[in-house]
Amino acid sequence: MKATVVKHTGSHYLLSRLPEWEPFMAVVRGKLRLDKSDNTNPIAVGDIVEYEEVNASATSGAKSGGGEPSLYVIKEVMPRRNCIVRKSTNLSKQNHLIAANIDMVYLVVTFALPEIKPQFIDRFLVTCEAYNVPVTILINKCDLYEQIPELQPFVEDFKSIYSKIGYPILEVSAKSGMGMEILKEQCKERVVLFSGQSGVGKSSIVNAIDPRLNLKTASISKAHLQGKHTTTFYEMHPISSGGFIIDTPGIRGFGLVNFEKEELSNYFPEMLEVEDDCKFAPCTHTHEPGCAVRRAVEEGRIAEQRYNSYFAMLEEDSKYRAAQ
Ligand SMILES: Nc1nc2c(ncn2[C@@H]2O[C@H](COP(=O)(O)OP(=O)(O)OP(=O)(O)O)[C@@H](O)[C@H]2O)c(=O)[nH]1
Ligand SMILES: [Mg+2]
Ligand SMILES: [Zn+2]
Repeated sequence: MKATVVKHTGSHYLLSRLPEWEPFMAVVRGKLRLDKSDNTNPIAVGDIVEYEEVNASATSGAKSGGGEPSLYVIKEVMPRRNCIVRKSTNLSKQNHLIAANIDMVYLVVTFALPEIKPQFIDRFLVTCEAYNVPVTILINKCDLYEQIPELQPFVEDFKSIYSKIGYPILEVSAKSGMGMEILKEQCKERVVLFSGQSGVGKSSIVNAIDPRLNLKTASISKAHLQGKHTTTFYEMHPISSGGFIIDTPGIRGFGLVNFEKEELSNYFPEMLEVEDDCKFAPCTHTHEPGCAVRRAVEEGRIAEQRYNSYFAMLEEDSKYRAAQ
């Protein structure tokens, strides 16, 4: 029998046979058949698993017929269509599997608080490209920043950079309800995931889509101007209009998983598009003469901000390797 992991809480998992919503508890017993990844967690929300029912009384040694609940045991994780992974810490080789088999990731950002971090956004997008996950950028808290004219050029610049590359952008407000109908429509019949820094409003958006869920939210800390890491579990929720949303804890830093130096630019779609014209192959697009990527940056066809993110990722990778 197969079911989807909808929540993981330390020792056990909650499974449901989607699109049915009847979660039940399951555990891992014995050895799972695993791939050779370095993931710290073998199973994530969104994973489809093979499980079996074990008679609880038989395993506990008690006499049968006592009305004990069935015990479900996860035997195997099915191959993943895609997944989101991040490196646990900078110097560890292990990866943390965030979720699997996602139809759309919504990367939630805002021009209100917490402060927007382009490098964080670019790291996240690179990971989505590397693991084959479609991503939409959701700009939340429009009700707040729309009143501030000085912000408008930044917002327009941001939208222009990312939409030119091909990333869909949606401006919403969990508070005023702006954009919620479109979002609701997009979530139908799908498994989607909301990610982003703490306090950007992930749980608030899920609540705005389906108020019955009543997820916990918390205001931005006045002392640190950051979110309070209110959501602590990766958890899937069914929404009344159909579809399933995975709410996630806010991400502090996003360590990139290992990649080859020459490979990184493949995850910047706008670089991938021009790099065939680089004089040297492979080209790291840093110092090589006749580099088409650097030419595109000089001519304004590739945003400098994106190239800076690329450069920072390469640098960090070198440091990481040197420390090994
Ligand atoms: N004005 C305004 N405030 C919002 C909006 N969306 C969320 N907020 C506020 O932002 C704060 C953080 O919202 P949460 O939904 O808890 O944020 P989160 O991204 O789930 O945070 P973590 O669970 O910590 O990762 C709360 O005080 C919300 O009321 C919005 O569209 N407009
Ligand atoms: Mg939350
Ligand atoms: Zn180049």
